[in-house]
Amino acid sequence: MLAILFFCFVSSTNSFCQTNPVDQKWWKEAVVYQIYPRSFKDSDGDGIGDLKGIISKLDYIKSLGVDVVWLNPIYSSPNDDNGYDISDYRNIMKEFGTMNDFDELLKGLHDRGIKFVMDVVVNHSSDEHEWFKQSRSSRTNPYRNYYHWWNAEKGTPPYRFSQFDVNHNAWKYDSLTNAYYLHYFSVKQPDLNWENPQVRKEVFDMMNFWAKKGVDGFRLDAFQFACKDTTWPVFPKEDYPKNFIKYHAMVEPIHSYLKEMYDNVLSKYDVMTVAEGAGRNFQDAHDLVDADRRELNLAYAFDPIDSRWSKDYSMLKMKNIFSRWDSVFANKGWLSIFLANHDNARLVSRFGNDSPEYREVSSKMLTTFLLTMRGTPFYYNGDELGMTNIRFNNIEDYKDIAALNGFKYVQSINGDTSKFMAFLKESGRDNSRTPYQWNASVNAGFGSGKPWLAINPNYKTINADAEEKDPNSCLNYFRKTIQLRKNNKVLVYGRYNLIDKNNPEVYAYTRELNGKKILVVLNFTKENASYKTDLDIGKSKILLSNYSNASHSKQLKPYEAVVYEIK
Ligand code: TEU
Repeated sequence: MLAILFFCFVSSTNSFCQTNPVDQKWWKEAVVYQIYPRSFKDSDGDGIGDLKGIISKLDYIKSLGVDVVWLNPIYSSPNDDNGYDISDYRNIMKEFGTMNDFDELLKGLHDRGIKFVMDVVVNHSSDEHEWFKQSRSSRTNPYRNYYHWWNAEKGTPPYRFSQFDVNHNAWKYDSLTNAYYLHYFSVKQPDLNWENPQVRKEVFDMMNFWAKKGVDGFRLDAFQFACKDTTWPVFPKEDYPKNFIKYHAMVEPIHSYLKEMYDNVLSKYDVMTVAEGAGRNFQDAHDLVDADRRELNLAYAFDPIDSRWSKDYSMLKMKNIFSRWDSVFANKGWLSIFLANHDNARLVSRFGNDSPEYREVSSKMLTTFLLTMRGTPFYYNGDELGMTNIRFNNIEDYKDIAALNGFKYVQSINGDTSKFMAFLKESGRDNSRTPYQWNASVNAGFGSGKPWLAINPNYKTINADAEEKDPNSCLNYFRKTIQLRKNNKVLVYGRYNLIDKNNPEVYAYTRELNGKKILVVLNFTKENASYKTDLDIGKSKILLSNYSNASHSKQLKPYEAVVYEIK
């Protein structure tokens, strides 16, 4: 072991360190396809996507070439936060179907060689969960300590910030027992008390229940917030809630709870586990996923995607963030690569250009990026079609609690609601939640009933059917790029090296493994752009490009992406 470490240390350019066979894992080689079940396919005409709908599209999912499907929560839920408020962890949401449908879906995926990742939401439950109903019923109820309560005779509890609360206040007064309960998210999402061993046991039993059914992985939702400092200190006003993550995330003993989860559940199955929100810094992320710690597998860090909203955003900053994350994970740990999901805007609207002229080409450029980086790509459904933000004009069109309560909050402080609406148009979560665009027929082929959320009017041109028929569509480009990744292990395990690092227009990098070298060049602008490299691209082989006439020149057309094998 020491010899290997020494070898890696003295030979930093040697790719041996990254090919160490013990480090190879199926979940590192996988492409994860995220399906938002509410919006994918409605089989029964109630306007809400469901499991039978997904089952009817299994061959399509298979045709994409993805290896893993992650579904947002499908458990019983009153849907205050679209399933992230769970009222029964061992049942299926009635709008989505039944446990039989779930079993059929899982089998259908497995029959096609696709694995399945379950969303596990255990920072909080729904207030309609039996545990909470019991908990709030009396101070002496055996379930009282399943949640965090503050008795009102002690005065007002120290302020805690809530992301979805209309007043941004995470303490909700409940007159029934004259006490406040804690909810970091909505008022209908009370936080579970992880200090209580009984809570941990319930969660581990529940995870074992799903693992025994055969699920292949778990995404731990917002788990970084699971532990609270229950001495309830007052946080400094100048810093809190502005930097709430610093105070809410990774409170000890979170790692010992994760180790307990590992021993009681994860170690028994060949499952992949995702740490959504990977803590406050690189060290936290490593502590969550480094294999020798026996906790989780993949860090799903927000830094790169969140960089888009900083006032001084630039592609240069974004690529520096990706590069920094890569370098600190170069020899240990493993990252998820993503630029979109159900909590964010559409990929092409946010990081590309969704105008008719550049939508396709910039969407393909971003697909090239996501599938050639080092880390497991998490690709969000609909992005393979180049679906775009819907940009609602009226707050009434939104269904997302974050948008609706955010609007009320701005109103309550006499803030600028038009500014908030503009912000929602760009970043509101409903932008990525509009129904999947299957074809040009009524409701975009999503289902026969009125969809729960409006369909993007561009479905007549942007839809799976049309793209299926076009060999140059975003959809077919996605399939091709997945195959490229599959056929080139260098794109999975190869070392990542940034090229022309201060170039503000072009993101260029190499991937290198066992003497094979791939160069990826991506123009992130709508102008022609060039880049510098000493690599001899003249002799290289073009493996992929989003233009039909890619060349060996260092001049790139708008949003051009080229992948070369350097000879
Ligand atoms: O998101 C939680 C989460 O981690 C973010 O809200 C995060 O705190 C924020 O981006 C900080 O930058 C998960 C789900 O993905 C989301 O859909 C749910 O609404 C939320 O948990 C509550 O369950």
